[in-house]
Amino acid sequence: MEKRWVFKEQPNEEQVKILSEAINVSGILSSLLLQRDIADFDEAKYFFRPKLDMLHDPFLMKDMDVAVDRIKHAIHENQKILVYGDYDVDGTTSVALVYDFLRNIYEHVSFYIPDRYTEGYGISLKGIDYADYNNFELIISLDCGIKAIDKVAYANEKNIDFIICDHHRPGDELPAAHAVLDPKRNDCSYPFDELSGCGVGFKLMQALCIQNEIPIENLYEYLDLVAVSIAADIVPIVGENRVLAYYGLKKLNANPSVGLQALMNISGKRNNYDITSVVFTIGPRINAAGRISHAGASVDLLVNKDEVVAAEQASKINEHNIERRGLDTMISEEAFSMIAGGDETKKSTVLFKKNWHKGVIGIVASRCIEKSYKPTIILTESNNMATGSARSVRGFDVYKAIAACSDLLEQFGGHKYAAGLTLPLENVALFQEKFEAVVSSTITEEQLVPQIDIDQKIDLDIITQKFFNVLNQMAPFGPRNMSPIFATDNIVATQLKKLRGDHVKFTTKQEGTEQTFVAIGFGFGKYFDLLSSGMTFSIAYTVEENDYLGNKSLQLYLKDIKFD
Ligand SMILES: [Mn+2]
Repeated sequence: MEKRWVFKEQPNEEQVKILSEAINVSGILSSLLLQRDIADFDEAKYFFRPKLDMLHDPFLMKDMDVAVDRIKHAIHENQKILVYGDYDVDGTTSVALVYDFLRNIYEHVSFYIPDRYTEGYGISLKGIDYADYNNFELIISLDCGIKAIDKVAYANEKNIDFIICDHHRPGDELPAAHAVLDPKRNDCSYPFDELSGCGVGFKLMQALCIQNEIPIENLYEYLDLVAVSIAADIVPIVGENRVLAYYGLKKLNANPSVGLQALMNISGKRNNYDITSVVFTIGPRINAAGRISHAGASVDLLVNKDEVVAAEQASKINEHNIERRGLDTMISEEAFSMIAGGDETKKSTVLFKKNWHKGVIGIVASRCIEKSYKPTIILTESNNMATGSARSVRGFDVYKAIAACSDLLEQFGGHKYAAGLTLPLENVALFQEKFEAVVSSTITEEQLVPQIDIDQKIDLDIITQKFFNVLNQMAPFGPRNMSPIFATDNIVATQLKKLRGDHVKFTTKQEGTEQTFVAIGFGFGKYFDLLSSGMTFSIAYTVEENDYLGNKSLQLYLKDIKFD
């Protein structure tokens, strides 16, 4: 797939010079920092050396005082507390954190995770009935609830109070809950509004620690869970999230909770976790339970303290993940061949097959976009309706495009890049047509070409071990602080090798410089002939440290190649 290289704006030279002198790093490194809004010595210090005491005062969050008072009251009155969360990674890690932390100080606490298929996303009536039947008087909802106006009203009728901890954007009206913690509330002046759902739960427990003089170190034990939620929920790794992710990853790599350790053992990757590896190894396994059976199993694992039991639970979850992967591969293959047999000139992909598994259609939509870069909707049949997941390409609002077809839909929801929808089966063909008409009349040619954002164009001899050491301290990398992508021109390949699985490996040599590096291109097999032709080319890449049996060397991970 052709990719567009877009060079990020370069900071002003004077600023680069000032920062270089202030912190004694090269101009390229200063430019990378300035591109991340780090402009002086103090900002650089906070960036390179995050500290837990940089976390904000939780009481700055609207309703925090009311929320902790309500928990205190519940404990004082021996009221039963139900910790309620969503079935994805953010939801289950939030529930694991709040439930496990509370049960260490109070015995009448349980948790509840709705069923993905019978109850769906968010707070369910069934969940409230469960709370009512079992005499719970307080529900703490995590990663959901901000729009549950009817459900909270229903709970109020049954004298069940709600503390909502959410991070989704509120609607015009807030639920009539006892407390609504959501940094995205318009009337909340909390200094950082990009927390994960688990991050909001963490803030509530932080406030509880402060108010009740519980040592804060007890709460820091859960930072690995917070880091997992930050990675999986794709929230920006800046501000408070950066501090939480930094210490959370540290804990994950040094002494993770028993449950996470069990998942790490079974995933085949035992250490050196960063945000990306959490996204690809721990995240899918925690999610698999909810997709294939019930997400409660993930919480059971995450709060477990017994290594033997945790190993068994993790192996069960891993089986779910293997099943998920099988479905995902099979359905993706079917979808790819439908795309190959379809009309290439179309600007959207909408595929329907009635027996596709509902738990993986979102993943399949993402995979289709990797193959054919267009707004994509994958539909399957469920309860005599067509139900689907939509994913978008950069810059294109798929939610709006779906909304423009609302006359054909039963229901839809979501945001710019991911949405869900339900429609009558007989409308599928009409919807395919209308959605294509909407997309093709609103999408730009530019939006249909994937883009690589390049931080700096450099010569290869800029890259030294010292350079890399500074680069490495800019981690954890993730949204809004991505691992820097460099571009270099006039490269020739030597020692070219084809690796198993359509990958290539070669030694890069830039004309006019002496420095060489091994470069790896995953899925770059298609370039093998051109690379062996001796033609010069440009590369876009990240710099990584390869550790082979203790032999460390710097390698270039290719993002793209452009031949001259
Ligand atoms: Mn979330």
